[in-house]
Amino acid sequence: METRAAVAFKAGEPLSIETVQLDGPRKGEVLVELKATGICHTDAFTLSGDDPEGAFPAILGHEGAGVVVEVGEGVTSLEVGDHVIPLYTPECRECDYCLHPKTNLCQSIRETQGKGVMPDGTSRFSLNGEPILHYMGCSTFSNYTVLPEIALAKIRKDAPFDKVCYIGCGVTTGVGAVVYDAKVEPGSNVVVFGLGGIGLNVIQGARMVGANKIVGIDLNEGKVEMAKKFGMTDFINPSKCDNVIEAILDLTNGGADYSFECIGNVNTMRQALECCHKGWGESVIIGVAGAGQEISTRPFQLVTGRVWRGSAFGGARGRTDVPKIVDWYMNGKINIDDLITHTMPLEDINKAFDLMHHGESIRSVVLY
Ligand code: NAD
Ligand code: AHE
Ligand code: ZN
Repeated sequence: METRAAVAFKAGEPLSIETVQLDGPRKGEVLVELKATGICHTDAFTLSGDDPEGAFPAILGHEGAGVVVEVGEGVTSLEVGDHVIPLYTPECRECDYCLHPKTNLCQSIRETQGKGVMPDGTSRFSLNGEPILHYMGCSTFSNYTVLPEIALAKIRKDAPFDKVCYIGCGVTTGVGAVVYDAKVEPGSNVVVFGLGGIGLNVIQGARMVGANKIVGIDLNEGKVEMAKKFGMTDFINPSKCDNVIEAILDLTNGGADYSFECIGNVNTMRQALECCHKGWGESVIIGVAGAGQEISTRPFQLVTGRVWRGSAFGGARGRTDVPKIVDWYMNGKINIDDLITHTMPLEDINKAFDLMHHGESIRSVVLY
C-alpha cells in the first residue's frame, strides 16, 4: 500500500513529506493506522546526527497511537480494530530481560530495531524501490506503519488518540522513572533538571507519589508557570545563580533524596548527582547525550552513598504498564491535556521541531 510519511533523508535536514510504499505485515507483525503522534526531543536528537545509532533515510517518530488494520500470520494477542500504542521498548515476556524482575529492557528484537529494520532484517518501507529505514521499531511519522506484535500495547477504546499518544514516550518516561525505577517515597525531596516534555512528567509523578519539595531547574523561565501547575514547589534558574548545587542543598536540608536529569547534558548530569544527599541520594539520568559524550564525577561522591543510575521508558513494561497509565489518565490521576501545547497536520511537522528548539512548546502532536 501507499502511505504519507515524513522522511528524514539526511541528518540535519528538515523532514520531507512523501508518499512511500509500505509492505503488509509478515509473520508476527501488525499493520497500524496511526491517528496521532507526538514529537519527542529524541527525534530531534537523532535527526541532528548526534545519535550513534542514527541511520538514514528513515521514518522517525516513536510516540504514537492508532488502530490495528491488519494482522500477520500467527498474531494472537491483537485483532483488527484494536486501539494500540507502539512500544519502542517491546515486551516479549520470554527473553532473559523480560523474565528478570529488575529491568524493562526486553532485548528480543533490540539488535534489528537498532539497525532500523524489522526482526527478519528487512524494512517494510520503500521509496522508488529503495528501502527506507524504520526508527526505534515504531516510525510513527507515517500514517500507516508495521510493528511486531510484541511492540504494541492494547489500550481501551474510549481513550483519545491525540492525548494518549504521549504515553508512548514522554508521559511514561517521566512518571515511570519516579514510580517504577526510582520508587520515590512520600515525603521525599525531588530535584528535576529540565522542565520540558519529560521533566514536567517527572514533576507530576513526584506529586502523585506525595513528594515534599519538588525543585525544578531550567534556563527558560517560560517553563515556570506550567511546572508550578504540575507540582513544582521551588525553581532555580542556573544562569541567575552562582552555585546551583549549593542552592539545592540549602533548599533541601542537605541534598535531594532523588534527582532526575531530563536534559541530556553531561554537565547537568554531574550537578544532578552532586546535589543528592550524602548517604542516600539517588540521581536518575533520563536525558540522552550525543555520541562521544561522557559523564564524570569524583568517585568519592559515590563512596559517600550517592547512587547514579539511568532510566529508559520509565522502567515500564509496555504491554503490561501502558494500558494502566492510560487508565490513570482517563481517571484524572495524571494530566496530559495541558502539556500538549500545539497540534498540526503531518505537512507541518517541521514546525514542531522549530517550536521545540525555540523552547516554545512542551509537546507538539501531529494529527493524521
Ligand atoms: P525538551 O526539549 O522538551 O526539554 C528540555 C528542557 O531542558 C527545556 O525546558 C530546556 O530549556 C532545558 N534545558 C536545556 N539545557 C539546559 C541547561 N543547560 N540547564 C537547564 N535547563 C536546560 O526535551 P524532552 O522531550 O523533555 O527530552 C529531554 C531529554 O530526555 C532528551 O535528552 C531526550 O532525548 C530524553 N529522553 C529520554 C528518554 C528515556 O527513556 N531515557 C525518553 C524520552 C526522552
Ligand atoms: N540510540 C542512542 C540512545 C538513545 C536512547 O537512549 N534511547 C532511549 C529512549 S529515548 C526515547 O525518547 C532508550 O530507551 N534507550 C534504551 C535502548 O535500548 O535504546 C545511542 O546512544 O546509541
Ligand atoms: Zn521519546
